[in-house]
Amino acid sequence: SKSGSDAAAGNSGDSQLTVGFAQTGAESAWRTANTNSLRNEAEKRGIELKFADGQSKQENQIRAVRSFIAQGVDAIVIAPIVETGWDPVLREAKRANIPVVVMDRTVATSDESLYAAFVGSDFYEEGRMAADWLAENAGDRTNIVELQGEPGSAAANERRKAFADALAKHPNLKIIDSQTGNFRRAEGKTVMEAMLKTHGDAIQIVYAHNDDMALGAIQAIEEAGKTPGEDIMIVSIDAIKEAVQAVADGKMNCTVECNPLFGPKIYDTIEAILAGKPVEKKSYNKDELFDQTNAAAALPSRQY
Ligand code: GYE
Repeated sequence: SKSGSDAAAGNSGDSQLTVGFAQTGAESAWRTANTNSLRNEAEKRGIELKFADGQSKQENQIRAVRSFIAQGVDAIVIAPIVETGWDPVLREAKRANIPVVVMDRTVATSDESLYAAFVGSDFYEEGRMAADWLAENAGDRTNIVELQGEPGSAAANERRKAFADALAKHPNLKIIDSQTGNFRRAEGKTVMEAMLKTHGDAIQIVYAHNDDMALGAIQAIEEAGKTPGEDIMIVSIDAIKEAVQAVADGKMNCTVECNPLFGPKIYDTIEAILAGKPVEKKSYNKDELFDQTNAAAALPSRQY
């Protein structure tokens, strides 16, 4: 990949940046949009991107990062599946003088100097927005089932905590069951099927930590002969196009945006770091919320 675009741009192979990207996997539509954003923007800029699919296992990601270090890449991007357990490999990257940009999900570390920058979304704020929307719009519904994201991930941890904190202010709303669907559509469906068997008509609201699980739950609800969006209210997070469409169609009630299109910001950050310019240590996207009032109008301009 060092020849074609370089020749066109008149660059020598030596000036081309090489970035290693340890992605979580391909668990959701959000994730696919995120991968495409980093790939497309790399191509646009003539950056060589080494892509490693972690297949939802942290050990795979750690192995990929070690291999990027061994190959002497210019910078490393990690989308950490879980929050903890990163210090050793981050220390190895630091020792090798290779800057690491943590993307999307945060890491829990005792030494913030182990990574150069974080670029992502405020998951706590997203969970709060979902809960506040419910507090205003749930009417006389009270009973919530929660579909959690991947255990140990910052996204699941924060969306869960924020939602619980916000519900504490609204004692009429309560979580009657909470289980993981691992951010996956198929698992969202099977978990919802099981919950419908256990709780039956008691379920009035679904809070899903992402749209894929919500869309799986909608299938389960329909197959159980109920009307999603009416018999059972559905709120979730990501605002993938299919979910915004479901909101416009009335099958889902609200989805909080979590923008995965980090490509431009990631490479801007890396280029600044490598040029020795100061970068924001942590930067967050500002996210919107879509419900019946604005979903249809937003659809044509949704990018993912
Ligand atoms: O919400 C989910 C994906 O970490 C924000 O991961 C991300 C989450 C996103 O699988 O769809």
